[in-house]
Amino acid sequence: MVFSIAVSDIINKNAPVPLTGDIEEQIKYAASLGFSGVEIHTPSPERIDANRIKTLCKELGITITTIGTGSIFGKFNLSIADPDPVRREVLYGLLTEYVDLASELGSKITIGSLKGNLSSDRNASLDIVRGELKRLSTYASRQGVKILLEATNRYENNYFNTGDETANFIKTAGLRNVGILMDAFHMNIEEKDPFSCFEGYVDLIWHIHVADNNRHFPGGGSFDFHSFAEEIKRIGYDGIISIECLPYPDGKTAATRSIEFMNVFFRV
Ligand code: LER
Ligand code: MN
Repeated sequence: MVFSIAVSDIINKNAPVPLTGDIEEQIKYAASLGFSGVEIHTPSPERIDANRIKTLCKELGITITTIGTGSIFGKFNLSIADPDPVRREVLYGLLTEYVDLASELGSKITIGSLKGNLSSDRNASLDIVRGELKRLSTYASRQGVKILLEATNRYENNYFNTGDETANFIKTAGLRNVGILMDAFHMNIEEKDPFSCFEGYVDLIWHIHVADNNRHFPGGGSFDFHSFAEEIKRIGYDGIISIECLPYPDGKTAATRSIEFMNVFFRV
């Protein structure tokens, strides 16, 4: 299991990213706590110096587990469901920069908030989403990069809210280098039973986010992590578990409490 944590070069206390500031400093701090992976959230992939990060990660034994794209949604209000083809073209250009960075870092990219919302003509919107994911995954595949499609809750996006819905779409669209990112915070809102929902798509679970039900560090709320960890072990998941929680009461405390919790609950 790779224990990972979200870091960002943008300080935003409302975003579920515990460690923010200079990326290299955050990677060093995460490594010092015992994390073996870091996911980078940035609105500006061109600002990330891939060679420096690669050297640092090699020294510290850290993997860059994925690159989050959600801040594009926050910054430009673009999404893969945007009905305007010109805006989608702009987004595609930006996303290829994330893919190129991920390719250099041996990482993946996440499409979470960037899903946006389907219009009232859901089928027409889904055709747009399918088309965008097809061309992005074709480009990513050429660059050796995998894409994580995140199941997020209905208050943030009005589609792909559950693992099942996301898996069915990936399978029927024939998207070969796209897998699923499951997030315990969203699962707690959307899944009928977050402790037995993985069965039909185990092979597609490529990344897991954890935060408690209040999006504080795991153990800072009331989500039943005991049952969750049991289920993850039962299905034989041995991949990435990444902390994506609010910097509450502050980022360093959230990160420290998270790794302590992970060592007890998720260590196999
Ligand atoms: C992104 O990974 C996510 O979970 C969204 O809720 C964005 O905050
Ligand atoms: Mn998430």
